[in-house]
Amino acid sequence: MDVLSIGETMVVFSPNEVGPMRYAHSFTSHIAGAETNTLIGLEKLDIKTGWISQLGNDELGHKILSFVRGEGINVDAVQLIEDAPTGIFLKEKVRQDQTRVHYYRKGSAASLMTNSNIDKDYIAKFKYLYVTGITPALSESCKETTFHLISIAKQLNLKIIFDPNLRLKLWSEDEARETLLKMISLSDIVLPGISEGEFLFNEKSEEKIAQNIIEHGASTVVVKLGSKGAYYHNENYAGYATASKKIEVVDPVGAGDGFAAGFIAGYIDGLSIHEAVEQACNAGALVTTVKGDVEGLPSKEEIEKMKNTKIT
Ligand code: CKP
Ligand code: MG
Repeated sequence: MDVLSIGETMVVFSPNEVGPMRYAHSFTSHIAGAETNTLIGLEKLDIKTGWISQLGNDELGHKILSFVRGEGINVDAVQLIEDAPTGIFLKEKVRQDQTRVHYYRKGSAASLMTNSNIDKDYIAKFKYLYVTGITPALSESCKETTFHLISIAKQLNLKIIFDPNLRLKLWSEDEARETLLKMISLSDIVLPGISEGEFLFNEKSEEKIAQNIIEHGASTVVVKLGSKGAYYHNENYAGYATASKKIEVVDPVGAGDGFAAGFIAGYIDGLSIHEAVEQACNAGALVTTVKGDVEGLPSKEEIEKMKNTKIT
């Protein structure tokens, strides 16, 4: 198998109407979580993945497990537990162009993960570990478990790929900065957003942010610049790539995870860094054209089609 990840996946409920949620009457549910968003994106691009997690042994836990399994992800390391519920969140469109997220995940089943969820023999089946800054923010035990997993993965020579995914609703600025910098120093490939880079290094330019991350020991950095594409820097190359065409955004959440899937798949398939980042931009853009965090994740054919309609 190729890519392993660890994290929390939830059911997200979104009001069917635009406007403050206090006036909403009906909601649509979807399944979302940064790590499985990326793993699902990878499966659509023919990369084999596995997921370590905990869910409540409740209706929503079973719903998530079936969904994730149905998308092709190996769920041998996912446990259903009795004493805590599956986390949920609400995604509100306050205005057409303003999305707000509200979590109900404190004390959730995933937040109770410990080192006992980590099985060395299972990790040894993979070549890459993909982690985000959300998992260590869930609880002290999740933080410990994340670092434990990274250290075993490194012993087993897996490459570590890291998306900081800063979530200040989950922890304080100081704890976030300290932990995310520590994770960067253990990673081979780092995929920050420009505002995350600014938060971590107090630098506004993508070049300086990438330089700082390289100095922390990573070999490849891709800084996401939203609709402007992304800036990449590795041992041999530095430059910019953008999506092949402009798209209309329906739901921005999940773009970063789609970006990660496009990049990691390109990297594993041996594309040049420029091509891999372009594929990442296209995958990230396509996710935002559909409501839900994973429903718009593209197949290889869809990415190819987007590339071929390139407007120059
Ligand atoms: O950075 P993104 O918008 O790609 O991340 C979105 C995901 O895991 C979303 O699915 C949500 O469940 C979360 O990030 C989160 O915990 O905030
Ligand atoms: Mg993100």
